[in-house]
Amino acid sequence: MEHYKLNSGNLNKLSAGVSIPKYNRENVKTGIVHVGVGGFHRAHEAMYLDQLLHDESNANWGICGVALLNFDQKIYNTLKDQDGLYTLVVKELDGTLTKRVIGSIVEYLFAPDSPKAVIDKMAHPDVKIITLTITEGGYNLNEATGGFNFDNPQIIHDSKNTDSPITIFGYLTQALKLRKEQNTAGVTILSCDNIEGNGDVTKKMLLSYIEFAQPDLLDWVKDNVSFPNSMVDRITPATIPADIAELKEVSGIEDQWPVVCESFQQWVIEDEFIAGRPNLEAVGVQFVKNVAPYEKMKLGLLNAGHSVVGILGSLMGYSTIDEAVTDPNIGTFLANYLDVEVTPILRDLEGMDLTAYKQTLINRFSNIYIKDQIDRICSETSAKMPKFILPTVQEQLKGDKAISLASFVIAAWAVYSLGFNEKKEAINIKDALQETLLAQAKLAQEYPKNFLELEEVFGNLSKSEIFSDAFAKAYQNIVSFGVEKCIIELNNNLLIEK
Ligand code: CS2
Repeated sequence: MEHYKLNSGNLNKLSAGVSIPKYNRENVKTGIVHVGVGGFHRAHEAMYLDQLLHDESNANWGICGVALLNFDQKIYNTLKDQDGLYTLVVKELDGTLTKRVIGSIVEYLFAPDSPKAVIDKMAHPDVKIITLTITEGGYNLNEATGGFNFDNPQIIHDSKNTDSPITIFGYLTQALKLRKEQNTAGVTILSCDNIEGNGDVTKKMLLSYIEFAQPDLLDWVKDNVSFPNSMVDRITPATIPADIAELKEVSGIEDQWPVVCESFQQWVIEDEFIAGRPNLEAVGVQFVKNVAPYEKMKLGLLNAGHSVVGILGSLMGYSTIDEAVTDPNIGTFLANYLDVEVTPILRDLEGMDLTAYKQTLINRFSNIYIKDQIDRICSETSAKMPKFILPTVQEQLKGDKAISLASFVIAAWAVYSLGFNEKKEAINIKDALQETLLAQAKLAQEYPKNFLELEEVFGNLSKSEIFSDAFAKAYQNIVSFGVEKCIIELNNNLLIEK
């Protein structure tokens, strides 16, 4: 089949089976700056906006992407080369592929090349919203104190080099300062990361930084910037070479970096947009007064569920989430964990059928066409653990409730951190704390509770005797009997108790 490089000039040549933007992208103005154009943003927010832009009255809501880190050079080059266009391949549960070229990213800036261009864009009067997907670990939160981590050398750099920042905090602060100086109206900063109270956390962290680095700006920011909380959801595995090849062979599109994702999509946001917002309800986004219960549910069930399956599956030698979750032992363990240790802490979810939610979640994990990589799920577990699993443990402990399954998963993570699965194959660990984790994991071989000394992950949880004992017991059991046997045992005990 004839194939074409994906770019504006070739859009109309693409095969009829692929939908393309039917609006004039040249008329689209940037109203949103998005920091962190990874797969998730491209499968989620950019997709919603693309849908919205098909109504010409929304032409003010195009996206300017910002690549903040040197690491983002590849995606930046790719999208530049493709005029911001990329293909979103939605994999339905039956394996059908729905392909759609997304056109909502109309500008893209590479911050390391031109910090000023990024600051100016964030401060531009047409920009009403700045959205973020900077990962769970990107908020510079000190887990031990719950406050801002002022010791981070990059933060110190930003406070001394205000015109050439490197962190999101430095950028936002300079942009807000410029908005104030130029008398430009306020702006909404919307976090789309998987963190409970993501808007509140963003606000707390940014205000702490501003109070330290630009105290004169603080009052203006308090009055002119809003930080809605939001819950985002769509499983978006990493793109693999076979996805690129399929698109070329079957649809004739040469796209250097398409995005693949599941068909499920959800975005729930608090309606606090100080400078206005697009009519996102028209494309299925839900606006609610208080997003907290939904976010807690999603993080506690779905994201934590991913980590549970990922960590246990990895140790047992699986490489994708569907393989691991369809192992009946892991599947039962997951269902028990969600029912016995997470469901009791969820409330205020009127109209929400939790049993159906959990079943859908397991079906989504089991989708054999998605093949979500365990390596992706387990990447940055040190940042995910305090957001996905530990809050549940803390809350269960307060009520004297069950924590043994969570403790078991955390113990499995300590074993995982040694870098080998139970088949003695090396695990491809990607974690900002990798070295520290390995050191603690080695110390845990002498005395398991040493692993919990990682304050930046566990905060003061190691002080709970109930938890640290459960952890140590689980650790010993894994070392003595192997993960699978322990899982079977835990599943059986729960069966008897139920
Ligand atoms: C995953 C998420 O990274 C992870 O650990 O749980 O990326 C998950 O796929 C998304 O939050 C789904 O909405």
